[in-house]
Amino acid sequence: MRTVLKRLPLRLHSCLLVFLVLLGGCSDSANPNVQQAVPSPDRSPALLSGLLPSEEVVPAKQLVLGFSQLGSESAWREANTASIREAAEEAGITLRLGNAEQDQQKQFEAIRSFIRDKVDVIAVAPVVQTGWEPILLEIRQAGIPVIIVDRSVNVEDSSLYVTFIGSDFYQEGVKAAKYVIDKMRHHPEAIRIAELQGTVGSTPSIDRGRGFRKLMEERPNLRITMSAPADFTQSGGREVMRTFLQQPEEKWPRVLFSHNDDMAIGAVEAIREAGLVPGKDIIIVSVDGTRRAFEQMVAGNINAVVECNPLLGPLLMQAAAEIMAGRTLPKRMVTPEDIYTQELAAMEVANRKY
Ligand code: GZL
Repeated sequence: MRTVLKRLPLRLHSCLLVFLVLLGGCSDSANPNVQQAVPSPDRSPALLSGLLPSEEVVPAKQLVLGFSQLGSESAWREANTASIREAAEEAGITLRLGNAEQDQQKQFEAIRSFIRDKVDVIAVAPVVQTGWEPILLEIRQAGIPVIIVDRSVNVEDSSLYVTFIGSDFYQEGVKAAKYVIDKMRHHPEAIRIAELQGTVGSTPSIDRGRGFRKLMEERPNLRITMSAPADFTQSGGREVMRTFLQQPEEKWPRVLFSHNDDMAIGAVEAIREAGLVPGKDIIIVSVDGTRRAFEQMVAGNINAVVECNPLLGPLLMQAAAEIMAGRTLPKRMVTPEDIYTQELAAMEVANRKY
């Protein structure tokens, strides 16, 4: 059984195309119930007309949504915030947004203010997976429904939230690994791989790393020999890559797997400082698919980028409206994503919406 999202209020003139995955948690592999949707050419969560029943969802009153955004650490995050602000405006939903600057305690403080103000729905982009049970229980006691956005939470009782809207990060790691395996297929010798991890304890960092390592098991000559967190920031990527390249030259990596574009762009700076050519001396694969990363691919500095779609605003507003209309939602909603290589970058760069 899958729940199809209804059309948004007329103001939005749209409906969304999503993978509806009826899973309890984040999918590690394709689920037989997944309804494969054909992503639209614009790569954002597609807004296709006519796909869903014409029944309208019109909020009974001005819906107030409290959203705890985890930070502003990367271009992806800025695009995610912009998408949510724009979609709330378009949907006529009052948005209360708190930016926690990657501090979980500040997320808790923002959520408690939403509870005090008796908002209709609370959405959370959790900076890390753990530590959410107590605050979710407080929200439940206040009788306010919760939507988890972008990253997931580790809780025993998944009824503490209505739905989790976010990417399949494990598959993003698998896609990055498949690219590396293919790119290095003519190199039977030992290949050292460096990894720039995102925020420690965050779903994207944990699951991208797991997906990548799972595929690497197939190629014993491809080994991760250096790995460290760089917190998804450009400065973090530059500093950690500098330390990697302070190792003796014979230990330098041939491949870099970066958990996001900002860290990869920072690493490009450090690679150049060391007198190496990024994209040639060190093959770089990254995740997010920001315009900046596409520009780096066109320049030859980054070799491939796995898409991770931040444009979750329309889906979040649709889910909030559905909840207020008393409808049920699937526990897991995943947006369509792809991988792009240098060869495709020049054609695609102008289409990037973030
Ligand atoms: C992924 C998101 C990650 C991005 C980073 O959904 O949580 O956080 O990959 C961002 O760019 O900082």
